[in-house]
Amino acid sequence: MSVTPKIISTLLATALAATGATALAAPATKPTVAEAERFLADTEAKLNTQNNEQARAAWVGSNFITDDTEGIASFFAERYLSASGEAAIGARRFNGLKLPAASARKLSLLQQTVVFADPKERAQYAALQAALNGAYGKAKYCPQPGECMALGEMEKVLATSHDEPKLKQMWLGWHAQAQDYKQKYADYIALSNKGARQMGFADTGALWRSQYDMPPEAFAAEMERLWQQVKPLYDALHTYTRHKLRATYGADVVPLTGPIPSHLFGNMWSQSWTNLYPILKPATGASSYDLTKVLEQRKTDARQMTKYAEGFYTSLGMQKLPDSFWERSLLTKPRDRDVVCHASAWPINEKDDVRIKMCITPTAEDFTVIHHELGHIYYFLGYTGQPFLFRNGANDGFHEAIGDTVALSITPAYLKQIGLMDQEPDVTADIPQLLERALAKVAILPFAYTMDKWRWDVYAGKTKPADYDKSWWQLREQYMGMKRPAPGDDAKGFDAGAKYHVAADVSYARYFLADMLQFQFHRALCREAGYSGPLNRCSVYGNAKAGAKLRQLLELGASKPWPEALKAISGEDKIDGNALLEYFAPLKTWLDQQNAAFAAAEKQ
Ligand code: X8Z
Ligand code: ZN
Repeated sequence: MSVTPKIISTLLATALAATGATALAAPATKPTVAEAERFLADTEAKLNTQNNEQARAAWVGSNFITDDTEGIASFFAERYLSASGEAAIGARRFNGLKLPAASARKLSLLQQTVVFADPKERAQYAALQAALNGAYGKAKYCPQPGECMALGEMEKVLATSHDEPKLKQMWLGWHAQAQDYKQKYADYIALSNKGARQMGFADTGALWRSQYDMPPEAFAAEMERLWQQVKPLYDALHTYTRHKLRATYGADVVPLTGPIPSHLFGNMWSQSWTNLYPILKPATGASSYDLTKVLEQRKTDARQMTKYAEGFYTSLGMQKLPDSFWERSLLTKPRDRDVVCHASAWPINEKDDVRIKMCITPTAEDFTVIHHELGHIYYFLGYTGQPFLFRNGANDGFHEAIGDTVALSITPAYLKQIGLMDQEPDVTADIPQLLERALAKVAILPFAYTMDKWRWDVYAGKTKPADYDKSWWQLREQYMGMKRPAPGDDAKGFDAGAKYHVAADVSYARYFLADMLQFQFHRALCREAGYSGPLNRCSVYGNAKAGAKLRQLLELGASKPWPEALKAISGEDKIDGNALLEYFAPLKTWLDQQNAAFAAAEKQ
């Protein structure tokens, strides 16, 4: 679609006319059920149209980062905010009215948003959001003037090199660039809070925590409960990793106790440690199979990687991806322009215009990520039958968990079945495989928890901009057992902003929840498929019964409170770490043995 300046200016005039403080006043007459239903029908129709327009503009803004596309994206975002704000205020009028459950739920969902009384502030908010997204997408580290590195190149160094000074240089270089947009972020937080307060939330953090069918305080307590449940497993993995890192980098770099420098974990944010697998793998039992090597050797391109993932979903009875998906998605990093490379999935309309944007490389990591992204896509396609306000995940953790659930079925048996592995390893390889998986699924837990713990305090005003780094590192030390590779400049520092979801203001509790949910889903689907062996060996590939169960969840969208959706698939109505703990139980026993042996050796 080409958007001419003439069309833009006409749209601008219309949008401005539709906004303003008058929209915030609600009529005083007593509302009726029929009025509420009419209001919902009109609102959903309007928001649907404006959301599609906004999505298309945001897509262009993230795919071709220029000042102009940033302006277009923020224009349409502002326009949508205006409509959703008007709807949120309008919905209040019907609070307390006895309505069918679905309508009451829609009215409640409509009110979970920021609202701006002042159109100038709304425009500023949208502009800052687009600017931050663009700033992250464009960001580079330039060791020498004119010699710059994109994030992907630096991530590759962190993933593959064991040259400690080089790792530190990459880490510090990428984190330093975030300082450039710290002020924008602080301004954005202040505006966002104003918008949340307009709707009666204490701040935007409280608004985020209100999106889980329970009061915000209850949600914070749930997060802590879940963390306490899985903490012993994380601690065991951290201790084991410390010893292996000490052996690799020496006692001067990796202390025997206390936090470990965070540039040594094979990942820019130390959120996934899978790249450490070669140095962590057990001395015996580990096969030399390396999916990255196989994909590289076969020159598997981005399209083929995506086809593998699509093949999994169609094996479960789901539809093939529409032609437009293949025509419109961005699957590889363009050579000649800046894009936001962080993988994402997009519903551009309510039918089948769905796309992903991902700079795919032929690695085992991206093989998993592409299954993750298609999980979002199949959720979008699954709930197209739902009305606008229910076209969403049961909660955002569900949305993140679908693709990961499918990826848990990427077992050696599955890889053999699709021709990516010649021979399946025997059962002695279970511990190495569990370890490799834990480096992604267990390592991320305290990272995911503290990402939002940090933001909750930032939004609440407990952490001021001058203390962003202080609070960030206090949390990372306490929960992750990590420290900054070198002292930073506390007042200027913005290490949190070097993470996509902070710059783009995407909440992160979703990944913490998804990490638990995917094991609950996996266990439930395996049971549905009639499987009763160890969960790490279960793949539901090609299983129609498991597929039907999963599809049922997707089709529900957000139409029911999430405990009901969870119950329908798993029989449980609580998000819980027990399935994850069950999955990794043999590894936990093994880690405890290894760590006891390390401790005994130190005493001698
Ligand atoms: O951001 C993502 C997905 C897109 S929703 C690639 N993930 C988190 C991250 O990269 O930080 C997936 C796992 C955690
Ligand atoms: Zn995702």
